[in-house]
Amino acid sequence: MTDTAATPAPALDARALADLRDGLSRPQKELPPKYFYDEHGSGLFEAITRLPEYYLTRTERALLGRWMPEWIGLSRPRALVELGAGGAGKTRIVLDAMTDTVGSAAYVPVDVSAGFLDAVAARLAGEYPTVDVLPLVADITADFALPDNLPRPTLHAFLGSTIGNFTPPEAVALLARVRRRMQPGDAFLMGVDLRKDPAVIEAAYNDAAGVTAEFNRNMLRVLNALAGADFDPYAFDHRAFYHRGLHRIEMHLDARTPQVVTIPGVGEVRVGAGESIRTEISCKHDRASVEAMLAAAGMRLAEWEMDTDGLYAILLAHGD
Ligand code: AVJ
Repeated sequence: MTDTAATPAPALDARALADLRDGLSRPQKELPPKYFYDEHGSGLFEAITRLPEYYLTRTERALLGRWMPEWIGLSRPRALVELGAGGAGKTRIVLDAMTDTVGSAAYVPVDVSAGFLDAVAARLAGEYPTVDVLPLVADITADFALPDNLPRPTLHAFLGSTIGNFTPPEAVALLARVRRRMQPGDAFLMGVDLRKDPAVIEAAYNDAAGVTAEFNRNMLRVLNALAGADFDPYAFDHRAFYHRGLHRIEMHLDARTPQVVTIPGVGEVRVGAGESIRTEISCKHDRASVEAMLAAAGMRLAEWEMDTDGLYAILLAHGD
């Protein structure tokens, strides 16, 4: 055993620190939503998905259960590439339909968090003996290569309305990257939260139990742990509102009193009383906005299904 002084590798690299500095120097301070998801934050998000106000997850799950057998039967994919290996619940619906249809399959969960990926991969590999689980550590917003010789056709999936975290131009860039990984015959499956009565959307991000508020504040705890920052999470109030012009939820943390926060490698950040840090956007779409993004990314809509209340949609697209 080697006896070396504990010199922990910096949890955030120079680029991540530069991104933080950049976001926190804008007139509207911003932090990237990826910092919600440490273990505690992932647990809080799981709790959000079970809240009565948060209709997204259960509606998507019902839609997948209703349509996957048919859609998988049509395209008969032999591999599933999932961007952001989320809760395995929805993945199972897709994998069940695939193994029922073609028997064996490959599953490539793609996520930045290696620890999370390993846990998901181990669990699913145990549950699906005929599925070859090939976890891939990668940032879904950057270019990455798929394993060689993936069985084809491949189904590329981006579920949970995570596309909403991106502005339309950013979303198109992400979809275009998916398109470049698609081979002839491949398909793209996405779940998207739809535009509706703003009161319904706002309730989903302002739950009565306060879970979303804790989820929002948790980002400050994550940054304290990862970057050695000294945010006081309870010096900030959760605020979420629907921006009607931009069709999106914005989540903010509002400073109750003037804050001076030190982030090693970033510097001193001053947040005035009542000033906010935006932690997330969650863009809402309709069929036309989705078709426009797909077209700009070189894809075309093949299937589109909504729940009876028109809250949420799942869709299948192909390359041109
Ligand atoms: C995981 C990005 C789809 O935007 O609804 C839930 C995250 N934020 N409640 C969403 C979230 C606050 C969620 N996504």
